[in-house]
Amino acid sequence: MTSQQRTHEVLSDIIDAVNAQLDKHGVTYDEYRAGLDWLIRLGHAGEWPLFADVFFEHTVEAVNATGPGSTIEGPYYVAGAPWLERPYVLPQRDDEAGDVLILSGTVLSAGGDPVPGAVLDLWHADADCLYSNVHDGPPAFNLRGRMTADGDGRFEVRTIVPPSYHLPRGGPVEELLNAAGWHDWRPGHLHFMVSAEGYESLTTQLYFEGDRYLDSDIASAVKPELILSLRKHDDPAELSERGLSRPFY
Ligand code: MBD
Ligand code: FE
Repeated sequence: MTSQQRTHEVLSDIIDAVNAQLDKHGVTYDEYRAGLDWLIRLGHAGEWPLFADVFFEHTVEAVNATGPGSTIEGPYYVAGAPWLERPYVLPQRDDEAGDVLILSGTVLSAGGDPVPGAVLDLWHADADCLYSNVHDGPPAFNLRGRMTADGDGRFEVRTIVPPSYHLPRGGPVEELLNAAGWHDWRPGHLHFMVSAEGYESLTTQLYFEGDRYLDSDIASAVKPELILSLRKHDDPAELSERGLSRPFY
């Protein structure tokens, strides 16, 4: 199939699907014009990536997944995050809000074998649901960093536990959600891109047991195998061994 044929087929179906719904719901001229006005504002606000990733990326991701454990990238990946030195600690403010999280794990191939030297690119929102290099507030590359797994594919990194996350408020996407009576929440999450020479890379997210939005993620991007359980560590000896002055998870 040529690319023109492909474009013709996909685009015809999308246009037909939209027209069928306009017809089915008897959309009025007022509604049509309000919709167009919203689309124009969506572009002016720079929220097309947010809108598309919340409502449509999950389908593209599912169609293209080549192995277990993947989910959507979302709108806020930024290339070029700082390379971290061991022991890995994500760049953060001295008084970064949130519980301390020490995440350790092993990078495995789709076949289940450790991947020595895998590169992990990790990014997540702060406790106010802001992403550095995207939203005003956090310093450049706050809570973003790259690190490598060791010779056994293992890694450990300290950051904060990201709380339940709401989408940016005050823009056209929020306006759409409000107009339809939908909430604007995702479960708290860590984003990863994991890569290694000779392997396809993996884009995924990790979530936390007990988060109230695990079953109602507005971006439809939760999978059961991506949910972690947290264990609280508050033994003074363990804390001082790690140079921490508060409990960690
Ligand atoms: C996010 O942080 C996100 O991860 C997704 C998928 C959509 C909007 C904001
Ligand atoms: Fe996110």
